[in-house]
Amino acid sequence: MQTPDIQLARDTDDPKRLALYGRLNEQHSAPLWAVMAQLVTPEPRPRSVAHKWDYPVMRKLLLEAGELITAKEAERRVLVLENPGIRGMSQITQSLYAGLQLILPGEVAPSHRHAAAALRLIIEGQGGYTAVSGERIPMSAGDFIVTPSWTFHDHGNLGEDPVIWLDGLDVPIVNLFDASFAEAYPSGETQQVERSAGDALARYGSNMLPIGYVPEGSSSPVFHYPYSRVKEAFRQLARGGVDDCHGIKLQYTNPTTGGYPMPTMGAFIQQLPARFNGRPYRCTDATVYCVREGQGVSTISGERIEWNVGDVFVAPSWSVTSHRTTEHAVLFSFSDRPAQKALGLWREQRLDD
Ligand code: 1HN
Repeated sequence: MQTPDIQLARDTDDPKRLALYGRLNEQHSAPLWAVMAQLVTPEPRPRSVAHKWDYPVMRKLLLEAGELITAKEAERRVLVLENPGIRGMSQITQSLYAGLQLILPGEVAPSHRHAAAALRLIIEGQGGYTAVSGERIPMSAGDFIVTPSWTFHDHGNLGEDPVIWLDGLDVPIVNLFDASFAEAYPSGETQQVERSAGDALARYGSNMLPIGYVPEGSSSPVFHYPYSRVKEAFRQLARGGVDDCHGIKLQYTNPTTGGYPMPTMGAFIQQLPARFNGRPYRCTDATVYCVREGQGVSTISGERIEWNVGDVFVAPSWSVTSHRTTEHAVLFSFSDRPAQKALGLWREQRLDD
């Protein structure tokens, strides 16, 4: 006879009950009453924790990896950011993957596609590009780029400096559903260029749409959200009010629907003025932040996280989070908010100090 699950044995010392649990176990069954409190918690109890990855430290390690493995050999030269509460899972939160990717001058990361959707926030370097759907999207620092599910994508660096970016993928969501597919581009390393750079942004991202346009799928046909446009928006909006919790916070959209750029992941960018002392806030979407400008301190579940440009930090689901700055700062962030909203699960709460 197999021994009953340790977890099951803990709710009782009654030998008759334990004997029943043993027999249940043999039938691949278990008493719900012994596990229910862990299954259905009164509020989120994430295993992931608040954590920061220091950019200068990670950058050095990434450049070291650049000397030891080519982008071609690695397919993607990436350092995975693993949440300390769930090590070994390639997860920064329960539902999301994140990593820092390096591509050196002259390198190509070969074209492939997969069910998992990706987003990228360029941290540094000039001359990099990501090709998506036949268009080469130039990467500049601060740009946000999306690679929807099942679209071929390859990266290259035509410049003279290392190009580094933050990748976010919904891999854990795809794998939760056991719905993973992937394949290499059938002919060569780089996909055929079919449109000039800027085509999709002009077509779909200029407050206009081609006449007769019918949305295809649920992802944004605009793959590129240049930081220059974000800066312009912030310059204008800085004349107005600032939210107590979020400063000036915008969400990236699919311009054809007004919805999120992809069905599983949402992305945001917020400008915090100098000497901002934000009110605490929490939401059910665990959030990955990347510091774009400035420096500050966030308090997440009582833990102080000091941040500078390039740092990545994560706030678990339902963790009370507040941001403070000394100087003007800009934070990029992403989460699974659209997925939670689509499933009717998303909640938020503004708290008093
Ligand atoms: C991927 O395809 C990329 O295309 C980056 O740059 C990170 C992590 C897991 C699975 C696929 C990329 C990835 C990835």
